[in-house]
Amino acid sequence: AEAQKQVHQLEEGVHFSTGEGMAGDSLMDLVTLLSAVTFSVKAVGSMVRRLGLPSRVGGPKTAREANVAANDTWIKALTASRACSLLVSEECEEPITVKDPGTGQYAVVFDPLTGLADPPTKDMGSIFGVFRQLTPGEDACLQDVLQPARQLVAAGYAVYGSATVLVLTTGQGSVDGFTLDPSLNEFVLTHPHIQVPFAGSTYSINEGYCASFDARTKQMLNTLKEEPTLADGDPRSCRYIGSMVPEVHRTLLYGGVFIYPAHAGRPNGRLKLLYEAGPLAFVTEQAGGQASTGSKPILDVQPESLHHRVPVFIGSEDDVSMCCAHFKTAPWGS
Ligand code: P6P
Repeated sequence: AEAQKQVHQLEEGVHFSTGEGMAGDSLMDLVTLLSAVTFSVKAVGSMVRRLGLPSRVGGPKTAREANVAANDTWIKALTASRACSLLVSEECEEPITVKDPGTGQYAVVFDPLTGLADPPTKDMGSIFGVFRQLTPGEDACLQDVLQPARQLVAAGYAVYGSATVLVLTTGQGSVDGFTLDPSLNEFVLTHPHIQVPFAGSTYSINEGYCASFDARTKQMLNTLKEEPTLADGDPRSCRYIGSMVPEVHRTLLYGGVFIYPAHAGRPNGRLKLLYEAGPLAFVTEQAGGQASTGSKPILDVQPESLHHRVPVFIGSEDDVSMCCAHFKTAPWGS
C-alpha cells in the first residue's frame, strides 16, 4: 500500500511539477512522453541486468548489441507516445523525424545507454532532455534541438547500478528521484526534492590525462588536492569510474564536483552538449548546483551541431566556482 501510494506520488509528482501555464494537450503530451521514458528505463535496466548472461537465456551477446537494443527501445517507446516530433540519439548520426507525430510537439535528445564497457565493469546510465518544438504544428527541424539547454522543459537520467534509479525534473525548481521496485516493476519516490550540497568532499576527474592538461587545469587539480574542503576541512577524496551518469548522481546527492576538462587530446572535452552535458546541467541547476564549461554556464551554450562537445564542471556551487576561478582569465589552452 505504501509503495502504491508512492507510485501515485510519481503521477502526482509529474502532474504537479509540470505546473500551470501549459495547454492541456501539451501537459498530457509531456506526461505521456515521460511515461515512455520510464518504460524505456525499465526495459534498458532489465537488459543491463542480463549483460554477461549467455544469449540462450536472453543475454545480449556484445556491448554493441546492447547499445543497439537500448537505442531501439528508446526510439520505439518515444515514437509510440505520439508526443514527439523529433528524436536525437547519441547512437544516430542524424536526427529522426517522427512520422505522423500526432499532437506531438516535443523534440527529445537522449543517450540510450552510456558507460557500457565490454564486459560490463561499471554502473551505466541513460540521459534525456525534452525541448518544446519552436514552431508547433509545422515539420520539426534541426533548430528544434539546437537550443541552449536552458530552454529544456524536462530532463533527467537513469542510473543502472545496485538499483535502477530515475532522476527527473520538469523545470519547476524540483528534482525528484525514483527507485524501481523489482517486485512491482514500478518506480517509487525515494529521493524527493533533491538539493545539491553547497560544498562537497570528492572530486571526479581522469588524472590519467594529467600530462595533456594545460597549466590552468593542472593548477586547478593542485587546488583540489591541497585546499581543505569547506564541507569538513579535510582533504578531498578522488572518485572516478569512467561513467558520467553515476558519478554525477553521486555528486548531486553528496556534493563535490565532476570534471571532464578540455585537454590536448580533446580540445573541446569529450562530453556531448546536446544529450550528455546539457540535460545533466539542467537537472543540476534545478537541484541548486552549478554546471559550467569553465568559462560559462553549460545551460547558456548555443549548440553548433548535434555532436558539439564541451568541457564539463558539474556539482556543488562552492566546488564548481573554485574550479572555474582558474579559467576566468581565458579558456583552455591559453
Ligand atoms: P574517459 C562513457 O563512455 C563516457 O562517455 C562518460 O560517461 C564518461 O564520463 C567518459 O566517457 C569517460 O571518459 O576518457 O575518462 O575514459
